[in-house]
Formats: sequence, C-alpha cells, structure tokens
Amino acid sequence: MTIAVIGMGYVGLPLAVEFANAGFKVIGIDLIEEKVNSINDGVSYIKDVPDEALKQVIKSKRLIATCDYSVLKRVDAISICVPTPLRKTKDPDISYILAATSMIVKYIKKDQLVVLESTTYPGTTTEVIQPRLEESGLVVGKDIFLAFSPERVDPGNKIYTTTNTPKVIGGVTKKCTKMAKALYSHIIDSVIEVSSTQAAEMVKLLENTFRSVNIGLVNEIAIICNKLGLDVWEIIDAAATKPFGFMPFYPGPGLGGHCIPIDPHYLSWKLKTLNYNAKFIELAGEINSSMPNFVVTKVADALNRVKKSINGSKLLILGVSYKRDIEDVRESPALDIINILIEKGAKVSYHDPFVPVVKKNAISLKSVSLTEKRLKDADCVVIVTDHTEFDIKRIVVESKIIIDTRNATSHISSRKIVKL
Ligand code: SAJ
Repeated sequence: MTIAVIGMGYVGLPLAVEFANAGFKVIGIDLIEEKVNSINDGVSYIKDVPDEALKQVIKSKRLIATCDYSVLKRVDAISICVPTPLRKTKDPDISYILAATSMIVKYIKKDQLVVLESTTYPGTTTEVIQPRLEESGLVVGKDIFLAFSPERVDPGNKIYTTTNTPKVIGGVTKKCTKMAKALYSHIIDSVIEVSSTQAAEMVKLLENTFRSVNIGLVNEIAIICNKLGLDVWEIIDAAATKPFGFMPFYPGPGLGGHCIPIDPHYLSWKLKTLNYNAKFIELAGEINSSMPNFVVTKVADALNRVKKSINGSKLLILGVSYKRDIEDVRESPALDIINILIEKGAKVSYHDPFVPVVKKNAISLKSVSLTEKRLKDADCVVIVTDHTEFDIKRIVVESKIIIDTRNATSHISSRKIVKL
C-alpha cells in the first residue's frame, strides 16, 4: 500500500516514519517547501524524529515528501494531521482541515481510506468531511472509507511514542473502522475501536479537558495555599502518597502548548451551538490564563521586599518553551510573563538553551548566555521552564532573588527563593 500523510508536523512526521518503517511507501505532504526539502534531505526538524531515523526511510525511498497534492490520486490511504488552532475569538479554526479535504476530494478514487487525526469538535468528520468527500459521487462506507483517530503525541516523551501509545479509532461505518484498524495495527501495538467518529473525537477532548481542568484546579490550589501561607508543592507531594483515587498535577506559570490550552475550547464552542455552557472548561481556562499575572505579582512582591520596583529592574527569565526540554514556544506562558514585565518597565532578558530566538507576540529577544555576571546583575531571576540541564544550585548561588514557578529548587533551601 501507498499512504499519504498530510501535515508534516509533530504528529504527521513521526506517523509517516513509522508507516515507512513498517514497509509502506509513504508520501508526506506539506504546504511549506522548507519542511519538504528538509525531510527529503533527511534533516529532521521534529525533536522526536532523529535525523538517522529519517535518513534511513528517505534512503530506502520508503518516505518522500512533496508539496504536490496530485500524488493523492495514487495512494490507498490518507492520514490528515493538520493543525486545528483557535481563532482570536476562541472559535475553532478548521480551515486547515477544509483545505486538506478539498485537495483529497479533487483526487479521490474508489477504495481510498481517509483518517482524520487532527483534534476537533465532535461531529467534524461526519458533518464537515464526509459531505465534501461524497460530492465526488463516491459513498462513504461503500466506495470510500472515513474514520477519526485522535493523535496522542506527547512531545519529548521518551517512554510513550507513536507505536506503543494505544490508538483510538472510530469509523463512519463498521467497515470504515475495520479498514482504519487494519491499517494502524501495522504500526501501533494496541488499536481501540469505538462506536463512531463522534465518540473518537470526544475521547480526545475528554483527555485534554481532563488535563486542562486538573491543571486549573491545582493552579487555584496554589493561589489558595499562597493566601494560607502553605507550600502547595509539599501539599501535592503529600496528597500524591495516596495510592488510589488521586493523580498529581502541578501548578505552573500558566498553560502552554498547541493542545491543552486550545482543544477544550473546541468542545465548549460546540456545546454553545447546542445552547449549553461547559462551565469547567471556561473556568479552567480563566484560572490557567490568570497564572502569568500571578507570577508577575510574585516578582513585584519580592522586589518590593528589597525596596525595588519592577519598573527599571533587570529581570532574567530562565526557560521560555511551554514545557521542559522542548523547543516549542506556542502559547507559552513565558511570553505573557515577558510582555507584562516589559509593559511595567522592566529590562527583560531570557536564557533558554532550546529557544535561541523569540520573535512572537510583539517580543523580539535572543537567548542570552547564562554567565555569572548576568545572574548577579539581575535584580530577580524567574524560572518559568525547568529544563533538565539547568544547574539550579549554581543559579541559586549566583542570583539575588529567584522566583521558582516549577519547584525546580525543591532540593535547595535559601531565603532568596520564592516559590509559587
Ligand atoms: N502543565 C502544568 N501542570 C501539570 C502538567 C502540565 O502546568 O501538571 C502545563 C505544561 O507546563 C504545559 C501545558 O500544561 O505548559 C501542557 O502540558 P502537557 O504535559 O499536557 O503537554 P503537551 O501539551 O505537550 O502534550 C499533551 C499530551 N501530554 C500528556 O499527556 C502528558 C497529551 O495531553 C496530548 O497527547 C497532547 O497534549 C496532544 O497532542 O493533545
């Protein structure tokens, strides 16, 4: 079989490589020529796909990348792995899904299988994709086959990868489900069938809403512990000793990434069209997006204690990616924190070994080297992302004040440290 994967991002590229490793001929399609050229040169821009793994499948001609959608007329199966962002109005932006679908229907042929992997609201597959594919005159479940299968990629996770993370699949018809399961079973150890595409779409939204709401809860617990003069990290660690009925989440500077801050709003948007207000999702969103301001308050209070103001202070931010040991800054709370501090008149610089430059949200900064002088000169150092390689002990010794938003200094006690 020949398979097309549309969207060569952190979901599509690892998937394409796995299908190629399983012996399929795979065509990776992307709109961005630089990505296509990089893949064909065996140079991976996705941390979870090592260059050597990519070079292997390119050399064996199992994988090739292209911008040319006309290849779709010669493939047997198509996986859609395109972004599903939010618009500024917090409405779902399924324009990438629509664009991919219009290309598929242009070249569609009998017996093709189409699987949507992009996270979206329940109903997208049957209400948006299916009618467009059937404009071709081919009927889903008889002539062509259509399913939804949520991606479960956890960027940077060394334990759970594409092949050993169970995959949920829901087809428009039973035969659609079977076809999609037959395909994915070649590369994934465990494939779970559900009763419909809507069920599969909802499974993913439950997974990510579960995270967003629990992170929101624990962020509010952090705010509550601050008011009670309690160490929220001690409280969570002690609660986590409960061997059943509890799952630890940790407070932080806010909610970043291309999924958790976004996906639950796909669900609340859909429910609004049904005149229902999904309360937990909205509330969690409110609390999580208030955390950057909460961090800035901690900075202001700490400076105030040494008779300084944010205005005019030199502040050093350590870590700007949205979580540790990755390079992605999408929706990173560090960007909000930097913006607020600059607005208040601080001289802000940052150090992040994974992010050499930040040119986003009106910020234009380069990562500075973490010299002793820079740490000593800073009026306050803020640990926003706790990259494993940070030498925390040295940072504490050489800084005046440290605001630690990730409990990175848990093993050090010093009056210089202020934790969330
Ligand atoms: N975060 C907290 N406290 C926590 C956990 C996370 O503040 O206890 C923050 C992180 O710092 C980050 C954000 O939430 O800014 C999202 O973190 P995440 O661990 O959910 O990581 P993502 O968004 O890269 O990947 C998640 C997947 N992660 C895990 O399951 C651990 C998973 O939810 C999805 O497969 C993926 O989103 C997706 O693609 O939907």
